[in-house]
Amino acid sequence: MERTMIKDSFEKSGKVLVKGWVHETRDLKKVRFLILKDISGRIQITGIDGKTNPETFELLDNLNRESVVEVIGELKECKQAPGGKEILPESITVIAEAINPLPIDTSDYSKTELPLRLDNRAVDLHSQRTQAIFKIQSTVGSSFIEYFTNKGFVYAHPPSIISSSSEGGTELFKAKYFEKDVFLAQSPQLYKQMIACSMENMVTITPVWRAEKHNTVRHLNECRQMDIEMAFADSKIVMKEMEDSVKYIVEQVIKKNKEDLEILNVNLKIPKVKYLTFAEAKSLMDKNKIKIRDDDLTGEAEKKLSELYSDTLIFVYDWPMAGKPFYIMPKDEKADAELSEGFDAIYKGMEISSGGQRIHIPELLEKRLKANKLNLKDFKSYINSFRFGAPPHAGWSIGIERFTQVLLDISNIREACMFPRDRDRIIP
Ligand code: AMO
Repeated sequence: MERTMIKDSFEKSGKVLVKGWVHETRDLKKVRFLILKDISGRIQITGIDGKTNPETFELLDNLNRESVVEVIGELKECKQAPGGKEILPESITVIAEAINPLPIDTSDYSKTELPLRLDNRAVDLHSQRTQAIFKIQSTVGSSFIEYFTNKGFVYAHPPSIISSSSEGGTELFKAKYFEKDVFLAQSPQLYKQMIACSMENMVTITPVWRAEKHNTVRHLNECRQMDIEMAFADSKIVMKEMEDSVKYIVEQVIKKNKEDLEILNVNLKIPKVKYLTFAEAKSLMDKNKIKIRDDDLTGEAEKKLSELYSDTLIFVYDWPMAGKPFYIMPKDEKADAELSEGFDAIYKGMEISSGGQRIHIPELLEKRLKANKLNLKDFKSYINSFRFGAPPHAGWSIGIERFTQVLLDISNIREACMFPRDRDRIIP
């Protein structure tokens, strides 16, 4: 974003007009400073006793932090000022006053704890650190969509109200929908598959809900997933797509969010890539005396893998069938295979994504649904959708909050979600 706060300029008089929020004021008796901010940056307004009109000079000493003001004045070079410029004000108008004191500290040195910041998120969004996180998240989301729409993927919008589980399991929020019971989508899974089977390649960012009761620093009950689904594709093809798109996203963040990364003190590198089979990952864990199940990695194992392969996007594939949802294709399309065409991707110590090739053969899908003790009746329209010309297809999903969390080394995912929803938090 261009670093200019100037909303208007009056060429004839050489005056400028700026609007923004009061970041801080300083009174040095004869000189008074106002640091004004907007999303593009900060500018210094300098009032001088005897030179600035008295009303304006007085007001400079009576501005509350975060109040919205409009300033008209003369723009001058000033080496010491942030951005190398200052405005000598002719008039200052308070457009909207902020109460004093604010419920939390929004200064650059704020020590306010996360829970209180989240209780007051509207205020917290004024702070530089919080804005830096969400400016980066904005680049992540837009680069993701840009990368795939540039390749001709259809940007599609699956429903959030669904009639049966999309991931299996019981982690579903139930809701009343007229006379029926419905659920909030756990993922766009079944819908993105139907779209890929007709429109080939799709991309979306969509909210999903997980009724997981546990409170952890990596789980939310509402998150947003960045998903793709591709026709005529297998797991290898879509892993390569993730490799290229994640590199592109990180490259864009490095390019577009230099100052935000500095504010957060994050030194980003384009990730390297490593492919491991689940068996290889397990034997690495055995060697490092880290116990894992036969069909899943633990948080500790994910951390260890990233220690072994730092700054690396690690794909763990040939994942055991028992650890993957009902829609994942058994290896080589063999119904009784022990391994699957599913994978997880790990980055900076955490799983950021799951994906794989899907079952596009109705009879095999029915078998897998039964094996997962799911009711065929609930999946009738999904199963039938594969009877009308359904090619092999594959895809994956990256949680945007989880990705932001790992990218920026944030310890609690709630900080990477504008308005987090967890077991206790639904306000604001
Ligand atoms: P999965 O359930 O592994 O797979 O989710 C994919 C990614 O979404 C994010 N995510 C979450 N983030 C925060 N809180 C949560 N509770 C949460 N749950 C998931 C993570 C995770 O890696 N349909 C499949 C994907 C596919 O095969 O295309 C799915 O949803 O980053």
